[in-house]
Amino acid sequence: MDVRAAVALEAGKPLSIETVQLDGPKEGEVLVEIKATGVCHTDAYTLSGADPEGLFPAILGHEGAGVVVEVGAGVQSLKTGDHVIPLYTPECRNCEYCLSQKTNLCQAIRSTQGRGVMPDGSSRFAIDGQPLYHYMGTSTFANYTVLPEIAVAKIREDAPFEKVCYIGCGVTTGIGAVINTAKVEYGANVVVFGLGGIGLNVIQGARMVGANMIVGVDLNPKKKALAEKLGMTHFVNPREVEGDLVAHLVELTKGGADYSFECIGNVNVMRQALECCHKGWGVSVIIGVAGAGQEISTRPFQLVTGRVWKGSAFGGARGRTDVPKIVDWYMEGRINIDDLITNVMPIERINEAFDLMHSGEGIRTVVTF
Ligand code: NAD
Ligand code: AHE
Ligand code: ZN
Repeated sequence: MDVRAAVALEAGKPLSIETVQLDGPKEGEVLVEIKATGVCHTDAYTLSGADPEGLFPAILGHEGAGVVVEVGAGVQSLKTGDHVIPLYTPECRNCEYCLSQKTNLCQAIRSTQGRGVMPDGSSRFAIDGQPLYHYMGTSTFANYTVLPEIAVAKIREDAPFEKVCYIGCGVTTGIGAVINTAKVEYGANVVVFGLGGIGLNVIQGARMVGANMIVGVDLNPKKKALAEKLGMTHFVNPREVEGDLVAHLVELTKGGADYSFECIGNVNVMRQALECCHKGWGVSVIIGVAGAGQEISTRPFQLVTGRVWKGSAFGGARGRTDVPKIVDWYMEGRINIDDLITNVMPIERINEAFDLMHSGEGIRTVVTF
């Protein structure tokens, strides 16, 4: 079938709106009509050329929501008409990783996903007879996409697509990092670096679990008001700090953060996030994605003296199990998504969504079909 897609033809270039061809679902797969998709910083990261797994030409996008329109042979858990959120972290419930109960990083299809193809090794997208790569197993910047059954969360039908698509990455990543990865407890002091589409969800997650101080750190003062609305108690602009930022944060938190979160993708900030943690027990969670060749460093003494460095992908969430629950939280008014979606525009204007992100105007842009 012909589908409308924003195609990343090459790194560092704007996306190109094209009519591309999509093959139908094979065994164990479903065809989903994408109704809305958010634009996450990770899409921009891959488009920039900094992603070692970045492949071109490709159809990017991993924060979508839509409706199942066709199911392939053998599909058990989904039917035509189901409302769904694609999962870049699938949940097969059968691989060593899923069965371990120690991680959400299902590995059932990770290797083909990283090579930009479906689990059978082929691409379903083509343009003028030339294959296009899939991205993160989801490729939501197209009005139809094909997904393995294990990479699809079924959600309630009254949830608005242009809001809950954000649960496909940013919301779950931020709130999940607090609840699943760090397991922040009531009364903890938390420092969040980067108050964008991820960091603001870390803030609302920290508020939900009853954190005491919730310190937000961002170079952009325009992020302060919304962060406060979501639960931030103290704002720090590194440009306004006299002297060392880490020392300032340790003093502000009276000894250091119980938990810190890096939501930028800057390896220098990752070091600051670790080192502002409390001696003896502070845990720092890396969420930000850093480019090829970038490495983190610190004095081992920081770890010897009890600080812990961790990472979190998709907020440690098991998508088919957890995503429908987070949709319920939104529908019950327990989490704020509406204020974080600052722009909605048609797919034809998707490059403006990237411009808005880079300019620091707004938080999340959602693109509709
Ligand atoms: P964003 O662009 O919306 O937000 C980034 C924020 O960081 C902005 O507010 C910006 O002003 C701020 N910032 C930039 N440099 C800074 C600095 N030196 N000090 C303080 N603040 C600074 O991006 P996002 O969509 O929130 O994504 C954030 C990061 O998380 C990206 O690296 C993205 O790739 C990554 N990410 C990871 C996962 C995961 O599962 N681990 C999921 C989604 C996104
Ligand atoms: N290809 C990148 C890795 C990017 C990365 O870490 N992705 C996160 C999700 S970011 C969503 O916005 C993730 O889930 N990682 C786990 C995994 O298996 O990819 C690189 O740098 O190589
Ligand atoms: Zn993302």
